[in-house]
Amino acid sequence: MSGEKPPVEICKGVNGLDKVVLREVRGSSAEVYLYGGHVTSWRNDHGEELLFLSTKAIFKPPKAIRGGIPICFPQFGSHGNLDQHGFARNRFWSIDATPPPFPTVSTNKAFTDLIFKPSEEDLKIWPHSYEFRLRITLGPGGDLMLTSRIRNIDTKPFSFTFAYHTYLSVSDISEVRIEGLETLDYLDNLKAKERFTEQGDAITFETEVDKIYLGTPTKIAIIDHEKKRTFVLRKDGLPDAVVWNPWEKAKSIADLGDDEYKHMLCVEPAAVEKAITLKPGEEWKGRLELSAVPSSYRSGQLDPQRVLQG
Ligand code: TA6
Repeated sequence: MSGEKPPVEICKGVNGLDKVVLREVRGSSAEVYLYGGHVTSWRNDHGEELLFLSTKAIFKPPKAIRGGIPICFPQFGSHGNLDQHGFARNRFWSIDATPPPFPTVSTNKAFTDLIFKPSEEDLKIWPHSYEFRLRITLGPGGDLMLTSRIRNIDTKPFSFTFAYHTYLSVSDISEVRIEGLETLDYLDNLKAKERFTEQGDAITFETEVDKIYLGTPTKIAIIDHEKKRTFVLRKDGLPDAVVWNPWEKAKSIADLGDDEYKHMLCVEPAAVEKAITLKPGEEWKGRLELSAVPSSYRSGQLDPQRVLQG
């Protein structure tokens, strides 16, 4: 039909930056900025935004966009000598017109392929040659899928750490809990990265949290009691999961509103504890899949186990 919007559209976003809009026939959508290869929006078929984006986000290089899904590469956080979270999140990516095929053929139409290759300047900071390909897909049920493929095209091996720094939109951080990380070991960023074991049934929030959970399951549920919504996060190739909410520290983050911490929660599939090493010619793949489903009830209780086992 002539009035119908296309599944993939390239247009201008904030400050004239290029963005790709993905639309699925039932109404869900996503937006991806070429600046950072950064997903900034993911909406369900009711038009509800599912990712958090700060009202103070600065869409201007060299600052990374605050919210959505920044890509942390080739370094997560301060785990190395580079700037915090590496540099992929504040570089311009390109549309990848000829991506190598994936092993399984998908019938989805709402997807885009991006590519990031280091510039001469980047090679001075991190002297390794690679091609970083990122496919972003909206599935038929409105699921958001990100697949990163990093190929070593250098003559020597290199190692990197990585995260999808996913900012989820939540009704109220005090009403949220995470299932799937309980009893796991974590490194506490607020305690000089010391190692602890998580105690208790589930992760809830009443103060600042900045933890790297280790050896995490492939499926994690984030339950928003007030919204009666559960985010199901599936991941592959990414053994760790970072959980971050800055709480009162939001006041010291210039591009985050003082109270905005109440409406965001970062759950970040990551490879941090053990860096990924690629020999020349080798490729690494890391995948994130997000879906948002109505929370189910059993005996009046939200039942994340059914989500995790389903
Ligand atoms: O992933 C958690 C974290 O590493 C925190 O330590 C916190 O600093 C956050 O990322 C945000 O980092 P940014 O550089 O985007 O301000």
